[in-house]
Amino acid sequence: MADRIVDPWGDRTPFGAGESWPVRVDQHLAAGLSPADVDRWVQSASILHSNGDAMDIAVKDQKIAGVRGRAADRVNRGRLDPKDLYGWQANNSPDRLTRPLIRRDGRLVETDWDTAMGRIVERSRQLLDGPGGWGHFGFYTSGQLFLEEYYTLGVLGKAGIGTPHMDGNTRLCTATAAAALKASFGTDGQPGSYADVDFCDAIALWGHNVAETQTVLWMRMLDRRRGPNPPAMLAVDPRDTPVAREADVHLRVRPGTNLALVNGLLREIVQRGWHDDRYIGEHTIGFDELSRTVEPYTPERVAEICDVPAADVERAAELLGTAQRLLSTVLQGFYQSNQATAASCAVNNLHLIRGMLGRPGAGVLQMNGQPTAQNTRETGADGDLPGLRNWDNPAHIEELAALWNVDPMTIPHWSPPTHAMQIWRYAEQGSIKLLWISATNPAVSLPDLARIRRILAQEGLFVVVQDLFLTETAELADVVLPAATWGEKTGTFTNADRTVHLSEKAVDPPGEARSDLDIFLDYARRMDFRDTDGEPLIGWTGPEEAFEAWKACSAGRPCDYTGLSYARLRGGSGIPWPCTAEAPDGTERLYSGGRFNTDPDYCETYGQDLTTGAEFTAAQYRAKEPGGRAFLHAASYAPSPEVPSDEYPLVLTTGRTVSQFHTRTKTSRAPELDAAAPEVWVELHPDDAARYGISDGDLVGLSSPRGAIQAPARIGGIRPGTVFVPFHYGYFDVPPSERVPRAANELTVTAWDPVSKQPIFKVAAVRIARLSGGN
Ligand SMILES: Nc1nc2c(c(=O)[nH]1)N[C@H]1C(S)=C(S)[C@@H](COP(=O)(O)OP(=O)(O)OC[C@H]3O[C@@H](n4cnc5c(=O)[nH]c(N)nc54)[C@H](O)[C@@H]3O)O[C@H]1N2
Ligand SMILES: Nc1nc2c(c(=O)[nH]1)N[C@H]1C(S)=C(S)[C@@H](COP(=O)(O)OP(=O)(O)OC[C@H]3O[C@@H](n4cnc5c(=O)[nH]c(N)nc54)[C@H](O)[C@@H]3O)O[C@H]1N2
Ligand SMILES: [Mo]
Repeated sequence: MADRIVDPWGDRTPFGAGESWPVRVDQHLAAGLSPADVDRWVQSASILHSNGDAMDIAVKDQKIAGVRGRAADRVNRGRLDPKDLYGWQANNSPDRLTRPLIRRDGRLVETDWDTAMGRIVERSRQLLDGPGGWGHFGFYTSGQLFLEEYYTLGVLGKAGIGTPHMDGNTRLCTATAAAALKASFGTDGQPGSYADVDFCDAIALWGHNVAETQTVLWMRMLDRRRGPNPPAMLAVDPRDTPVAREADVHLRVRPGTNLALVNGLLREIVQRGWHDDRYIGEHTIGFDELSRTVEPYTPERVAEICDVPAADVERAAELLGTAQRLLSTVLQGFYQSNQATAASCAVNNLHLIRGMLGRPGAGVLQMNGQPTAQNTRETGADGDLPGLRNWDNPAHIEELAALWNVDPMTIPHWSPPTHAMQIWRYAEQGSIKLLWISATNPAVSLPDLARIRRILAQEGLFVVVQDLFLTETAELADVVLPAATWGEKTGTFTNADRTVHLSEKAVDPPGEARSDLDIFLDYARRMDFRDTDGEPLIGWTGPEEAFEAWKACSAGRPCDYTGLSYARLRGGSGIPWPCTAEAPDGTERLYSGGRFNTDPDYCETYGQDLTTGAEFTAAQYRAKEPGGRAFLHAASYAPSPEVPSDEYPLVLTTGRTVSQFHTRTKTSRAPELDAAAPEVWVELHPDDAARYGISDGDLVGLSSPRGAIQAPARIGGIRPGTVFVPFHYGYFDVPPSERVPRAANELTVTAWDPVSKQPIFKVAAVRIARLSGGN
């Protein structure tokens, strides 16, 4: 097998349009272990990205000892990502938390579960029974727990405590995917399927470095590209990523200008008559306004705003306009950039005006990032309501109240659920007094880290952190709860193309660590949450019962799981929702008949103004009479909240590298992955390097109005005027006295998209200076 650190994508298995993607089974076992030595294989799926690659976990002597891709699965046909091949070693790390910790006299000390939970419950009761009650609680969760855990957290937060202040780090990740899907099509839910790669004749990657971030999906695309009748490819990215190098057309846009670009492409498509009048007439609303709005975006104007050649804009429009089966994927280059929702909706517009939805090869993937982000959204642990329900629709609240047997007034619905950036603001201002953080590391992943550290350290804020390791965030907590993780607990999760997988417990967690489900259930029990009949609010005690409870909540909604069960998810392939009695094998594509989820009684939102974020009322929405048609949203380009100035002349953008996952709590503990990228760096263009007297490898300083970092320079691979820093590198693996600022988020700005509320991690202004020569 190829060295998958050197060659992340492995050997090609080319195939042609309409053929099925060949099987290739990837495997990695602990050194010296052969498959025959494995005690047992336990079914699971990947937890280090949203692709949902199915795998079996190898167990040897009650320890995880390797992984193997599942040939039968529709998502990966046996292939695995390098992080998955090696990342399981983090489970066995000696650094795992094995006992709860509490802060005593300023220091974190080990304790037992009773004492740790007792502290949390005592503080909770005090706050809940005192003035202000639920308003003092904030829950900040993840895109990395299991569906059953989120649903349990959602119920205890919404019907137990009754607080609207609950969100996931999904706000940083795929809030814009959800917002764009709701805005265009009525509800969340991916229209397309990964199988569209097998049929398409063109692929457009919008701010998505899929080669490094969903490597198995990229393998599928590359295998089409190396086969007969390969699809054309367009990349939109300020950097020369592997995707950009492969693409036929690469638009190296100035960060923050996506909307101007897509508006220009839409204009060109309409001018050249490449749109589908029949589809537009029957299935959409808003074409006239859209045409008017995009009119000023001539190729020349786009060239000026985005700093790309006008001729390339025309070439891209032709590629998109003449495709017969177009597949688009959208990710952080759009979601974390300026005008995120408007730009992502503009990609939906492109598919709608060309009728490129709901048939093989014609689809849009508003991607997810984290492995279980879809479930955070579905179950309402993220600032939505469970079952993709509409917070502003009283009938939807009644349904939940009946399901949970609680008074509808307990369930917060007097305003939109509080988004994460606002939760942090409330904690800063002191109204949130208990912040419970599960499976996320905000002291490295949120913008403007100096501010986040200040908030976490505040005297009046009681911070609970539930994690595998003593992260930068856990270091600042009042109580740290040791969690079990993937491989040590059972649950389900759903990938970016709606495919649901079961991940079974393979081994026991280390020491006293407990699953997040058990922790949430324990809290609910100790808080004694009851329904209106005085029965326990949460009746389930394990993952399978929680899944069954969730199925009832999902019934009749777009994410209908009623046809699924743990038994059905065992053995074969994952299954895409909706899966019901009528569609027992799941659903490959949504909206095949061109009928969308926009009915006022069914939709997830009454909509927002894409420029200001202002919410529309039910009456305003009904007046549009969508009648199952999709919305074409029109918006004009406006510059990012922070643009370069004389003082900060460069644009900073941030993102990922193939071998590292987020804040590296797992990947830095897998030797092969750690060695592949052990240190932070700054990428810059040769012209900028020459201007500032910087050579490759020199130590440089970057500063923004928020803070400063130091990192070695890497010259090349990026547009002039823009610098790139991977955001993976925090501080936990450096002793406190030796910590030099290096986290990208010391520099980033507290600003967010008005609609999705997703922070703008991809555009900030910085200056650069050479500090010393390389070594
Ligand atoms: N190896 C690895 N894989 C991962 C993860 C990981 O940490 N490591 N994380 C997972 C998660 S949670 C997520 S969300 C996904 C993210 O997956 P991606 O979105 O593919 O990753 P990013 O590197 O954040 O951003 C993608 C690209 O956006 C470009 N970009 C920056 N600014 C702009 C802009 O204004 N316009 C455009 N068009 N492009 C811009 C960047 O140059 C970058 O190449 O990856 C998932 N997979
Ligand atoms: N500058 C910049 N910042 C960014 C981004 C960017 O592109 N640029 N991307 C943003 C995006 S898309 C994302 S998704 C976030 C990611 O940011 P984070 O969520 O903060 O990053 P992770 O390192 O994945 O943190 C997850 C934590 O959960 C723990 N964990 C893992 N599994 C379990 C489990 O089963 N139970 C419990 N209790 N804990 C567990 C891990 O040890 C880890 O500490 O970062 C965001 N921040
Ligand atoms: Mo993400």
